[in-house]
Amino acid sequence: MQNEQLNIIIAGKSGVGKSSFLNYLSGKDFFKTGIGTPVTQEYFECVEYQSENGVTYHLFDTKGIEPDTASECRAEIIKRINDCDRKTNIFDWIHTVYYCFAASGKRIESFEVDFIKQLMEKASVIILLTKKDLVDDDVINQIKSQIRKEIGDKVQVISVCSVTVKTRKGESSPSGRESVLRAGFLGLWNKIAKTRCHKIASMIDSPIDWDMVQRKLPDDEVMRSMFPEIRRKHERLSLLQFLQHVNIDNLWDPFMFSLMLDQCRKNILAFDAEHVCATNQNIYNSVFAFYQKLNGFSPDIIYSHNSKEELIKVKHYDIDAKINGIKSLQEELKSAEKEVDDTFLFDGKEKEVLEHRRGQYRHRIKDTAKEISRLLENFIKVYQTELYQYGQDCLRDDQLNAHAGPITSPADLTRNETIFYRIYHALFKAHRTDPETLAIIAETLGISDTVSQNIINFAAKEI
Ligand SMILES: Nc1nc2c(ncn2[C@@H]2O[C@H](COP(=O)(O)OP(=O)(O)OP(=O)(O)O)[C@@H](O)[C@H]2O)c(=O)[nH]1
Ligand SMILES: [Mg+2]
Repeated sequence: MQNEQLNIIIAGKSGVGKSSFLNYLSGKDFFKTGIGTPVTQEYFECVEYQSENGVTYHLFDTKGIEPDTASECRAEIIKRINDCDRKTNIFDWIHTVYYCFAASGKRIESFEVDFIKQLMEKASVIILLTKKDLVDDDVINQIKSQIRKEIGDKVQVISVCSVTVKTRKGESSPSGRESVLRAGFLGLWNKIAKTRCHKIASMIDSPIDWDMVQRKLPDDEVMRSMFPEIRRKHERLSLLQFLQHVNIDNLWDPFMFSLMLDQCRKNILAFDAEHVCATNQNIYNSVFAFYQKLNGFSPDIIYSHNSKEELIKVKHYDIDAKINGIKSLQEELKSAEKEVDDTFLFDGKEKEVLEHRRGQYRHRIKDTAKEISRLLENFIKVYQTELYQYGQDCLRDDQLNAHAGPITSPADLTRNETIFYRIYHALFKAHRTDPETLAIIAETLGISDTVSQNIINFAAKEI
C-alpha cells in the first residue's frame, strides 16, 4: 500500500484543549490556543505530522461544539467523513475521531453522548480525557466509568495532558501522546473490517444489471412500455432483495425472475472463494505490516478459518439444481397460462390452477434467494466476528507492549505498571532488587519482560 497515512479529526466542546493536544501531538505550535471565548473558528484546519517510524498523520482541528451549535458541528464533521470515505484509497478516508472531554470539566452532556454514538457508526472514536494534570486518578476513573455506562465499553479512553503549566499539584508535563498515536491503527482496521465484508458479499448479491434486462426485453409492446416504471421502482434493490421481496405484474414474473436468477447464477459461478480468501490474507498482511511500522512489533494474531468455510458453503450452493427445478415449474406455469388463453368459456378452474402455479413458482424463487442470502449473512456474521477479534488481538498486544519503547514519564504508565514502578523503588531502597523476585512480580501484574525491563531502566535512571 502506498501513501500510508492516518487522517484524524479532533472534536469536543470549546476550551477542552483540542488545539493544544494537536500541538502537543505534532510537536508544532501550529494551532492558536487560549482561554475565554472560543479560539478555533474554522473547521478542518490541518497540520501534518510525520512520526519517527515514517507514518504521516493528518490532524484536523475543529471549532468547539456547544449545545446551540451542535447540529452545525455534527453536520460539518459527518459530511467531511462521508466525503473522504467515498475515495477509493483507504488511506484517504477519515480513520479516527478523537473526541475530547476535559477531565477537569463538568459532567458529560447528553448532546455529546448522542454525537459520539453517531460518530461511532462512521469512524472509530477515541475519547481523550484532556487536562488530566488538573485532577486526581479517582476523578479520571469516575469519568471513565460514566463513559462506559453511557457510551459503552468498546470505546477506548485515553487520558492526556498537553501542556507544561504550574498547577496546584506542581508542574504538569505533557503525556499520553504515545498511546494516542498507537491507537490510530485501530481506526484504520475498523474501517477495513466494516467495508470488506460487504464488498465480498456484494460480489454475489450484486446490483441488478438493468441495461442487460432492457436489452433482453421480448418484443412485446406492453412489456416495453411498462419497463421504465419497473426499473425506476426497483432500481436500488440488489438481486437477492429483488428475488425475495418483489411482486411484479403477473405477465412479468417468469421473464424477470429467470433473468435475475441467471445473474445470480453467473455471480456464484464466477465467485472464486479461494481467491477472495487469498486477497483477504494479503490485505491482513499489508495492514499488519503497517501496524508493525506504527508500533515496532508484529501483532500476535491467531488466524481462524471459519469465514473461509462459510464462503466455501456459498460457493458450493448448487444453484443449477435449483434453477432446473424452477424451470420445470416455469413450464407448468406456461401451460397453465395457455390453458386460460385457450379456454373460451371457463368456469374459473383454469384460472385457479394458473394462480396456484404462479404461487408455487414465486415461492420457489423466493426460497432460493432466501437460502443464498442466509449463506451470505452467515458469512458476514462469522467474518465480522473474526475481524473484530483480530482488532482486539492488536489492542491486547498494544496494552501488553504499551511501554515496549523507552519510557519518558511515569505519568505514561498504566495502573499496574505504576504499581511495579513503585515496588521497584521500594525494593531498590531496601537493596533487594533480585531479578527473580522482580520477574515474579511483573508476571503477577501482567507486565511483559520487555516492559518491566524498560520500567527498571527508567526507574534506575531516576534513582
Ligand atoms: N492544565 C492544562 N491545561 C490545558 C491542557 N490542554 C489545554 N489546556 C489549556 O486549556 C485552554 C484551552 O485550550 P485550547 O487548546 O485552546 O482548547 P480548544 O478545545 O482548542 O478550544 P476552542 O478552540 O475554543 O474550541 C488553554 O489555555 C490551554 O493552555 C492540559 O492538558 N492541561
Ligand atoms: Mg481550538
